Amino acid sequence: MIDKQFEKEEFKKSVKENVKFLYRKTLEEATQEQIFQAVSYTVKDVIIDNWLKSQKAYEKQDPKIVYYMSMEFLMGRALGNNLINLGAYGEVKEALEELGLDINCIEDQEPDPALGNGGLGRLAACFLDSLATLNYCAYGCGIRYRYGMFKQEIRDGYQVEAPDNWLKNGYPFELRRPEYAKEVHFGGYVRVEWDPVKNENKFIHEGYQAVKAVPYDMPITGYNNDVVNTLRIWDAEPIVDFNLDSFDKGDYHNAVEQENLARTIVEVLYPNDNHMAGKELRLKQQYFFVSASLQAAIAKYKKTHDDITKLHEKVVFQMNDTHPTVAVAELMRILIDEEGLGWDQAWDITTKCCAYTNHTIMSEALEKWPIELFSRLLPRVYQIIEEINRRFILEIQQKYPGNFEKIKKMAIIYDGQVKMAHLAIVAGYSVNGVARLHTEILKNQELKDFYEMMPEKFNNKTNGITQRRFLAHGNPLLADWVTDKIGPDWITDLSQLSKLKVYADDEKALQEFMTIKFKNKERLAKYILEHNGVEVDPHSIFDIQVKRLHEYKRQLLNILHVIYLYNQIKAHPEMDFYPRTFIFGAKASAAYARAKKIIKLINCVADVVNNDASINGKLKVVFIENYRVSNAEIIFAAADVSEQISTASKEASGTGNMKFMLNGAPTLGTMDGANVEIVQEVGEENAFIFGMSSDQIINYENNGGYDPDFIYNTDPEIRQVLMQLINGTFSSDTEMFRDIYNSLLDKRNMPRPDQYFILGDFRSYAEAQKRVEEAYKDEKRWAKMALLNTACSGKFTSDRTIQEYVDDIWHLDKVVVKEN
Ligand code: GL4
Repeated sequence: MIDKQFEKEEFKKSVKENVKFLYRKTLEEATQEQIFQAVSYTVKDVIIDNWLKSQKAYEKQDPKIVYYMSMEFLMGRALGNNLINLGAYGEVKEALEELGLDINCIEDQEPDPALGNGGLGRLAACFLDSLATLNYCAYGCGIRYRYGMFKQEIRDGYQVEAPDNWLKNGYPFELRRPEYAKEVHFGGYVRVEWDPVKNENKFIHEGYQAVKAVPYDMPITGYNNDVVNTLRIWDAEPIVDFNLDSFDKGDYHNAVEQENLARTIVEVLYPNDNHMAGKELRLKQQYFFVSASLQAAIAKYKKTHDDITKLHEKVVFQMNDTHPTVAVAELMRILIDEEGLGWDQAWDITTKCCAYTNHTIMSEALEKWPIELFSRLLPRVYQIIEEINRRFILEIQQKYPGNFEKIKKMAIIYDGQVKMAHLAIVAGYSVNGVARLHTEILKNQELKDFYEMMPEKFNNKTNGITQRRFLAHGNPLLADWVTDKIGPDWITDLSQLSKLKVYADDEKALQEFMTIKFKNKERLAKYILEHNGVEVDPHSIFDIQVKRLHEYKRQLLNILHVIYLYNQIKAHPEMDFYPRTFIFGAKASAAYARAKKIIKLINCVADVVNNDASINGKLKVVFIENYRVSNAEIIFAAADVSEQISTASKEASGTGNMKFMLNGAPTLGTMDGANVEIVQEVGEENAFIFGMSSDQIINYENNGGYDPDFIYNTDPEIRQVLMQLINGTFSSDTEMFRDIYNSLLDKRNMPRPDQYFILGDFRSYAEAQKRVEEAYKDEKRWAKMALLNTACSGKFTSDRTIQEYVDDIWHLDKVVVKEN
């Protein structure tokens, strides 16, 4: 079954040869990094054969293609994942051992391609894995940022950002494709010219700056099916070596500006999650990759099809949030200005080709661009959006005569702004949310008016994750155990995991399950010791919250509760208390001051708690530096408790919650996002649910009546915790955490004090934490809960999600690449 290339002797020979050719060294002389490169080239060699084979199969079978348009692809390391999907991990591990090499060390040499912020970008990566594994032809379309997500260092408890120069040593799993370069135009003006032949106006874009978009392709291997799809990320290069026009005409300034534009446009990923910065460069990035991707998709279509009006039969563009929504207008531009279609025909095609996924209801994340900026940067595209808006307003007026409220709320351009979500909904034929609750909130709250006007567009696609990375690769011990129990089919059919339910009362199986968990906790403890210099006890409960730092995710609730526990233990030293390790990992956006303060608070609490001998090591707090995909795999595998404690209604779905569940960690969470569906799958008795419901929260938000001050005044234990933020307990500088304190209590805090209802949910959270402790003390009960979480996680594979997208939205054809 194993390819010849992965036959051990063959593989070893190839690695040695690559070291020689690449570095003029022998294996003994080469560094680990050089060996990583050599191994990767050997693996890439195999992949390229399958890539070509896939290409051939696609050409022959002419399937419909989905273009997944996303500003972010949080791929994580490729080497190990490719080996898993090629079914060669074991062989390669052994071959490397025979060369005296440790596969883990080799894998560790690879930089994490971190071209994304968090859940949204990682979801895109999981989707590509599932698309390839399910035999669908798909392209990921994105940006080749020179610097991905920053590296987080913790200095004196503070987050410090360091650039992530992931391309420093060259990335072995990418291929530059200059032959597919495209030009993208910015600025300038639109000249209108009468076309006497067609009897209509022609729109000619002139005086623009041009950038050359050069694609780099990364292979996306399917699991054991020889399929290799493509993630195409665009680099920007100055146009001057395309044509030297500007220099010829002596237009020196323009040439230099174009060069600058090319240099800056793909320089860095904006490190915001669920927040829009509104920077001009960001809109440039969006248009840059969207325009290049659409041009390439249409050129590809036209190579083998001559009727552009049937584009939708072979092509669908899925817009990952509003970030690529300018695609709608760009597609119109190409169809009208370049393909010569009339408005109605172009609109008909566009609205059959574009679909939109909403990933958040956080209002600060909604993209709105000032028309001044938009029309200056993209004059022709802006004209088209104006026309889309004009026609849409006519539709509103027809449907709701005299109702100007509707226009105000739904127009695409209003109040001097272009509203990208409105554009996406109007032009998309599908609008989906990412978990059942989230979709309901969209329909009944955030996008209510649109839902009323076009209910047929709305649908739900609950997120999922790939078990190839987050179980097969990340947790090899558990993966082997599962295969031992139920066979290997779960790797491509995660619903098989339900077969594990028969072991829920099998003492031997439960013991094995918990032994694996313990070994994974030891592995994480080792990681923490090596990377953070903190010693943690794998016998304690590993209670973990890893995700982006955001007030709505409520890391603050977690750490305030740690302070509360600390106070309890100090006040009642004799109290029965099961040792706990609270583990955090989170990057804060570089400009999000309060989030960064919360990181500092966590580290200050850790300092005090971890060094207080009087509590006998019952409590430990660890902040894992630089949380990212590669260490996430180790973290999920080692978790006892999964903290999913967002303010209900705010977390659209969450996907970390699914990764914890798959790895056998019960959820401690609110009824938010996909937690709702997790609880439904595993049963409320196998999760720890607390807090206000989304209805209660939304009711407070709409009608007022929430009073954190009352809680502060009536609950002395909560008050004590809050006082400790400003009385020097955790920092000699009593002003250090004043802003956090004020955010919870100060009436001047907008839109209200304690915007995320931390005090309102505190008691309920503390009580749920108590239930966690009780459950954990009962070893058998806990083991059963943990195992059932794994057994019931089948729904949350991205394979299921992708199949739903295919059935309801994309209607793709399966392709066969591997001949039997
Ligand atoms: C997010 C949501 O916040 C998160 O709940 C969801 O799981 C993810 C993928 O759908 O998308 N939206 C934004 S913005 N960032 C996210 O991670």
